[in-house]
Amino acid sequence: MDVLPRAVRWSSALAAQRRDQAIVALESSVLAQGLPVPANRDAERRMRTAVETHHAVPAVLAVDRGVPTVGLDGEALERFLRRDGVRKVSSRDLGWAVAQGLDGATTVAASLALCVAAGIEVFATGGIGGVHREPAFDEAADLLELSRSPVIVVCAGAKSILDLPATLERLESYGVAVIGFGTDEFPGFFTRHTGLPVTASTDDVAVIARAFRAHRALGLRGALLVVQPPPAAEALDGALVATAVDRALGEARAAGVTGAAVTPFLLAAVERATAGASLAANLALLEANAALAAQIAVALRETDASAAGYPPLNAQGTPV
Ligand code: PSU
Ligand code: MN
Repeated sequence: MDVLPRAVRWSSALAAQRRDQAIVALESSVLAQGLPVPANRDAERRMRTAVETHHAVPAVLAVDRGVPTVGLDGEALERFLRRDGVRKVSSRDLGWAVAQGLDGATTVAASLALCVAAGIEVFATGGIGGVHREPAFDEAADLLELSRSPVIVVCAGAKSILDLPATLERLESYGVAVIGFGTDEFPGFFTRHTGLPVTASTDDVAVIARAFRAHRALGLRGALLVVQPPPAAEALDGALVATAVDRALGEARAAGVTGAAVTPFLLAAVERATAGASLAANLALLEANAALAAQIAVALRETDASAAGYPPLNAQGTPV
């Protein structure tokens, strides 16, 4: 009998599908804290549909009344969408949330920890956390968790509220591979361009699958971060975002916001400053990232089936 990892509970729908289908994990903090009600409901539906359209199975990760869960659904998902007493849970908070029986919406960091516990290899989100511009030393736990979670993470870069060059430097120090999908620039979450180069890029999901298998075969523990720009129709202009972020940072300073509240506060402030345009961009990129993650998850299964592990690569990275 196939024994499921006991640390996490798979929803019954997913437990039945997990062996035959490609699974894409989705975070819940973006639903319960990052996006406003009712747009969060829209985001969940759009991500789910995007994954299914591309022949994979979506699995929202969360701590459901103390139970680390893969595939949050039904009434539990409703509580998270209504954000009824749901707290933001990072990796360090997981044990506590379980012990106290709390509802916890998992950040990228906590979601990666759950992916590792559950054996899920593909995860989609909007933008990762990173090095903040202020105060010094505010750095999302996402970066540390990326350094030790062998998971393909699909995102639109890191949020524009962050110090992006510093975030990229940290990703390099931590051994996190960054691959541009259809771009050779690190995207700016709300914006398509940042002028910051990535060292690898492709527009072929099979190449990503093979690179990940090679990475794993070497025993490397870091994540593979796949970054794609937000869809052109909804992406924002760089100057508009720069002004909005400056305003948001000023408001955060004036309000004395600190700790885990900073990111949700800044995202809401940017939304006000852009008259809602940042929200439309956020939803569109979440959907696009979920779609790409599904294609990668399917390619990963095909890579495994065709090569029983990973294919040997020649010096050009082409299978031989
Ligand atoms: N990106 C978004 N919305 C979000 C987040 C990221 O577009 O809500 C969340 C993610 O869960 C990410 C977290 O892991 O913010 C980072 O928070 P902090 O900076 O407090 O570590
Ligand atoms: Mn922080």
